[in-house]
Amino acid sequence: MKTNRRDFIKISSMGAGGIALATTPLLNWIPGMIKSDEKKLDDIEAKRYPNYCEVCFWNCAGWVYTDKNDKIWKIIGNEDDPHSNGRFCPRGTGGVGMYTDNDRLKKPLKRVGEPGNQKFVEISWEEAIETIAKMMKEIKNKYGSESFALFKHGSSGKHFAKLFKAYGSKNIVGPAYAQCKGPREEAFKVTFGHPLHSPEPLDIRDTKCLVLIGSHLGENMHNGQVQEMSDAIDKDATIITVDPRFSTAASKSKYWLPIKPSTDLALLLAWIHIIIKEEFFDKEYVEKNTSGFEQLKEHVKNFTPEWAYGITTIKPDLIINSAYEMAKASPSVIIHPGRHVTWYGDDTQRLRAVAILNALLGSWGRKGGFFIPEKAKLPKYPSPKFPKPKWTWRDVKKGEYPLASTGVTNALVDGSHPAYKGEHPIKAWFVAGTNLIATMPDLNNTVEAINNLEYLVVVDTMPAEITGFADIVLPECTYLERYDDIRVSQHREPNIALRMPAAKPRFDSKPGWWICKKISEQLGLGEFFKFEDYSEVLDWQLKKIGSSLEEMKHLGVKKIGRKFDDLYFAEGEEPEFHTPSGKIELYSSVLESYGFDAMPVYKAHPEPEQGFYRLIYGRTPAHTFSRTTNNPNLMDITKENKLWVNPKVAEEWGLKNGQKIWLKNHMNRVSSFSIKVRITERIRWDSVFMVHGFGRTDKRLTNGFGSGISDTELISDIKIDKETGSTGMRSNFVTFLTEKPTRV
Ligand SMILES: Nc1nc2c(c(=O)[nH]1)N[C@H]1C(S)=C(S)[C@@H](COP(=O)(O)OP(=O)(O)OC[C@H]3O[C@@H](n4cnc5c(=O)[nH]c(N)nc54)[C@H](O)[C@@H]3O)O[C@H]1N2
Ligand SMILES: Nc1nc2c(c(=O)[nH]1)N[C@H]1C(S)=C(S)[C@@H](COP(=O)(O)OP(=O)(O)OC[C@H]3O[C@@H](n4cnc5c(=O)[nH]c(N)nc54)[C@H](O)[C@@H]3O)O[C@H]1N2
Ligand code: SF4
Ligand SMILES: [Mo]
Repeated sequence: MKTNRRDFIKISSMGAGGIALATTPLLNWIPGMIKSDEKKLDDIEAKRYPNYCEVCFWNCAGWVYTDKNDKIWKIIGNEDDPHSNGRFCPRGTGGVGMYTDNDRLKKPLKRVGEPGNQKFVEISWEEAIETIAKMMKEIKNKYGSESFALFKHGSSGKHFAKLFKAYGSKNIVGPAYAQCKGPREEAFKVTFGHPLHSPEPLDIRDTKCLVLIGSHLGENMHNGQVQEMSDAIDKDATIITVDPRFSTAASKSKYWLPIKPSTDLALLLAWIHIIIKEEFFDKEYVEKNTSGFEQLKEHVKNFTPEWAYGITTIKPDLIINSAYEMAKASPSVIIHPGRHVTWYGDDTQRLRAVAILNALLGSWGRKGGFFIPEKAKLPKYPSPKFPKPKWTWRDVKKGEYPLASTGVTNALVDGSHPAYKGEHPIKAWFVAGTNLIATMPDLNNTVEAINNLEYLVVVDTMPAEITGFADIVLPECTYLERYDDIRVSQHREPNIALRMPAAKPRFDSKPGWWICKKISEQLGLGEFFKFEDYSEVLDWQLKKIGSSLEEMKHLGVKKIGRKFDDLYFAEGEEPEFHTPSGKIELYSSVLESYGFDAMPVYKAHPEPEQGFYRLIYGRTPAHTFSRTTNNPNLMDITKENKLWVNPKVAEEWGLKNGQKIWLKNHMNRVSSFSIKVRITERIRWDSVFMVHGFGRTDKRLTNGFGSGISDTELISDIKIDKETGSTGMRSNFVTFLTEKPTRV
């Protein structure tokens, strides 16, 4: 069936509650927004302020409107923004709910009594800042600054990172690496000499064939990619989706490969086998640009479609036909590298196979494949040199995870745990913008590590679960109420975007930059934050590149022309790749030098026992992790997650649609709450699926508490990717409890 953009958007919105008409733009998905749209701009003397969205890390730029009472009421996309093309996704539109949420943190809090008891008193900012500075001084004197680690995510994390570097700790980590795209970045780096970064330089709008392995665009609402995929569908691109679940993307695909989870590497090797054997690869490109082709050819010679069938359950003709589609489209073909790729512990190797397949089809540097992005450069605001720390996270786990190019969260959790026996224990955490209780797999391990700390400081906008463990909690104001750094992101055309406050911070919340400045002054490090207001920093930087804060307040987004005319490789060009051989390395000399497989090898993964099902998880259009599962606007659209169960399994267990059940995993971890069953053919019988981010356990979250189940509670068996230290999270198996379990 041929589909078009309207159908695609319709189907994505159905997942969000089926409220949209096929012709309504994305921003009208949210009932709350439709209501506020009824007020005409002219009627209310609206003012608009530029911002970029913080509801996810696509960071779309838009305009925030305030009404005559200076209250924020609406956000829309900025037409000049290549991340959003003037349209926000439902979450971005619903971002107003982050501002209006009355459950927000309101005042700095201090724990009273025992660690972990969740009893807090409100304190003044002065007392909070003084107390934190005292803790930081104490840790520095007792163990060295390095023992204080920073866990951060999101835009304000940059200010805290600067504070920590000034203080002498480079133990700065975030979940966007080892729980997200770490293995992908390193696999592409060793193959092409370049990681992908964000937004990924995928030329989806001009592709003829898009292969999605897990990547569930349409539910994963990364705005620009979803829009470009819709465009590609309109232009008759072939979509191939590999997913054990019939995802929104699968429903738009010519081929759906309902793979047995954990076996993707076997499929990829079979595709590589066919592409080489049938001489489907881009011969000139491969000869000119790659090294190791003969070794690869020899390596894959036995990985036939029949071999892969036995492992993946995908029929040989489906494997062959889909390979043929990719070859037909070459070089305008994209084997999507995915984003959340920390699945089974062999993730760097699986992503290597993805990189190799793209290389054989000649898609890197080609139209409809991977374009060459450019990024604007902003000068650094003058600041003294940072002291050199004596050790970093790398020393915590000496010699492990050699490919990790940035901090590994779980390495520092391990370094904080009572079981850690190494030379560099972590003694205190500062957590800014990451809800580690919902985010880090193996919850018990995280809590044991936290209980072993001397101090925990948490900066959040909401009473997220992690704040319940803190000694001091600081309320940050939302992205709609503050300045942050200029968004400088790579794209087809380099561009910058401004975030500025559209309203005064509600309650007694403060911006991250202000918090850091105050702490730095208490620590005698004020030189690192030498400004009164962050707008001074932005104006200084913008003027250095021929713009100004004033100009950006009017534009919101500014495109800065490309320096080089090299979006794609030119005809006859001999590009150089930043790998040891200067070529695309099909055989990786870097991996070999560390003793890892230089070419990917399939190894079997654990399987569920009788009566257990593999727990897989993903996204839903109206939510981002746990950051939205109390948001009044977004909870209106999707208020809980459901458990997708195959009808065969439901029958075997006698489960009914909508029935509430509890889950227990193969390590006896039991869910705190129940979840409703959704019986559907759209999931394989060996797996169950739920959306991540629900099942909130903090009672202060009046909208989100107890709605659905947290996948994290059931993810305790972690398979570490040895190359990068990333946490493979999909080797957990659950069984159903139809009666409420008695709590231990
Ligand atoms: N709406 C929304 N969009 C988001 C986010 C959000 O929170 N909400 N988060 C953003 C972020 S930070 C990220 S990293 C991305 C993540 O989004 P993706 O990178 O797209 O994440 P995946 O883990 O690849 O996708 C989950 C899909 O993998 C399938 N799957 C599970 N196991 C297997 C398997 O063994 N093999 C295969 N082939 N498929 C499998 C699941 O059925 C599900 O459809 O989404 C981004 N976009
Ligand atoms: N089980 C499971 N675990 C996962 C995933 C999964 O799918 N399943 N996905 C993984 C992936 S891909 C990623 S990227 C990570 C995401 O990990 P996180 O970024 O930790 O995800 P959130 O749950 O959204 O937590 C963000 C916290 O920041 C707070 N916050 C929001 N805005 C601000 C702000 O402006 N300032 C401050 N200070 N705080 C703010 C929110 O209230 C929330 O408590 O999770 C990873 N972990
Ligand atoms: S994709 Fe949606 S949630 Fe993410 S930044 Fe853009 S508008 Fe915001
Ligand atoms: Mo992510």
